[in-house]
Amino acid sequence: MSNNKTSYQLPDLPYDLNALEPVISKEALEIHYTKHHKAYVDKLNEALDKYHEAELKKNVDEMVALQSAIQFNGGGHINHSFFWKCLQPKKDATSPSKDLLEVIEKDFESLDALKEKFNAQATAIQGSGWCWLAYNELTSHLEIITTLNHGTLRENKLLPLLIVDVWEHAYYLQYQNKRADFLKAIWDIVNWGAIERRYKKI
Ligand code: MN3
Repeated sequence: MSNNKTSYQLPDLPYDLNALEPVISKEALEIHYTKHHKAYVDKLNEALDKYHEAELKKNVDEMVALQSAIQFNGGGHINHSFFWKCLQPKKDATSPSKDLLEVIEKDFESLDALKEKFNAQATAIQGSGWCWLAYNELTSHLEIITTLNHGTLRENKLLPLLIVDVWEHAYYLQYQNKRADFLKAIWDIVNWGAIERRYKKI
């Protein structure tokens, strides 16, 4: 079995641990990335190893019982990996290009209105979850949606453009209970270039 061990890895961050300061401190990013994200990767690997063993033994009860751990930790790994790529140092901040801005204005009236709506929905998440800006292939519109815990967009015909982590571990060290303050600050480090590249591939 040892050769069949699953080994998803913690992906490299596209910047240094202190690069997102002051919005996300070095300490906060270090804990978030090397402890929280790492734990999801480890637990995903563990659950998948057990799943493979159960599959070999044709133990469907065990396979079904492992689904929840795979979904939770796998979603945590997928969402965090995407989240890191949605951010960049404040010094590199850019605004959406004219083309992207036109799309945003069509669906939200203005960039400020998009941010306001996004933050309102993210603030309102009860408990832990994620807030997304996504493209809906069925309606051809941009949408803001939220998922609870580590829910992903996979099943919804939605193509993710931006994600923000709204778990308390994402902000508590610096912002304590003020989730809204964290969400206000996060826009300073949103990587609009990356969002634009994703949108152009649609
Ligand atoms: Mn997190």
